[in-house]
Amino acid sequence: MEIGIIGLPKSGKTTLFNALTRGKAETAAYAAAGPTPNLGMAKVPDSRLQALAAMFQPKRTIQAEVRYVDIAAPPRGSGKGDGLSGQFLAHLSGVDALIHAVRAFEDESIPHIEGSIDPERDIAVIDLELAFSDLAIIARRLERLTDSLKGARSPERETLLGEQALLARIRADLEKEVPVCQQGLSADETKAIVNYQFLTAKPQLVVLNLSEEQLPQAASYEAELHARYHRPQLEIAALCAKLEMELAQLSDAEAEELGSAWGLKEPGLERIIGLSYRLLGLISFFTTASGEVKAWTIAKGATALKAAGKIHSDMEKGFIRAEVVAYDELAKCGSLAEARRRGLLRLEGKSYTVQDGDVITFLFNV
Ligand SMILES: Nc1nc2c(ncn2[C@@H]2O[C@H](COP(=O)(O)OP(=O)(O)O)[C@@H](O)[C@H]2O)c(=O)[nH]1
Ligand SMILES: [Mg+2]
Repeated sequence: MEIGIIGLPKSGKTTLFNALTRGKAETAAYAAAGPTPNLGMAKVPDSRLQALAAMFQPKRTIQAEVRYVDIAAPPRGSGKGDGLSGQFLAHLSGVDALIHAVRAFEDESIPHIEGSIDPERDIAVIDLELAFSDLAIIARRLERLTDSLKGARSPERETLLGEQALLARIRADLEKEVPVCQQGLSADETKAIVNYQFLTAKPQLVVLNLSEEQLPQAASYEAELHARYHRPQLEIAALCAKLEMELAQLSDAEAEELGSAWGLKEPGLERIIGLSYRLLGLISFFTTASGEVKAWTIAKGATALKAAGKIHSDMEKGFIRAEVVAYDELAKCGSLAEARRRGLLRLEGKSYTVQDGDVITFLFNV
């Protein structure tokens, strides 16, 4: 899973990236952004994993991870509708979701490229760039389709005509400022365009970057943005990236103390990671074998067979069955042995749909 962090220069992208990944990439008030993106992993916080570790006393406890990319290169001619430069686009097209950092913090020592603080304007600027990038992809593809159609015969001709019509329709909606993810495409249509990696088709998490002073009003900032932008595939969070970055560099105990001094109920980065999970339709399951308690990430709706394949291809090939207990049940029992005694361990086959929090032991042939 990979999430790209985008936003105008100086919106706090790198600061947020450092908070999420506990990284130390360079943030800058003035310096121009470098061309190389920052890459980092964030461990997915999960109190269930901690509880399982206490129960099993494993040699190792391994958290699920999400990869973040802080795309350093700013959009070319932001807001002028030039689309995104090739390099920027290359880094973005492969990500599963976008975090859009939006500046709300006031700080005279950090100039805003548009000269003033205006989150709604900034969101519109970036949305426009994303839409223009998609339009550019469509224009190139339509040109090539026209060429291919010249010599094409049935049934290839029909396929190409179908694609042409679909792209023309998507283009018309994009021109009316409807992002691809909101165009009500059917499952087949969505599948047909998946290779284009349209940026406006990606789920988005808008992170409003507040100053420490604005932090007490975080909830009302969020509510305001929610009322204005709410749609499927979009989540909104308001936090102070700078404070979160500082918290991320502290020990857990120190961070909790400082966090509660600022009135934070839960570390903002835990929330962001949780929200990105929800946005991406992901769930976690756990394994406890071989001295390791481990959290795994899988798409909601995935089967036990798929889950086995996530761990090892041999496990998928030689899959016999899965022994499953829901985390909540196991927590109540206190041990696998007790869960077994109470008949709470279920034997499930290949097509079982894995549930969030399932604790699974796979039985397989090698
Ligand atoms: N006062 C204040 N400054 C911030 C905040 N978030 C980021 N900054 C500062 O804004 C500048 C730009 O941040 P950076 O993360 O490099 O932005 P990027 O260009 O989007 O990657 C840096 O000097 C940061 O320290 C914030 O919440 N409050
Ligand atoms: Mg940066």
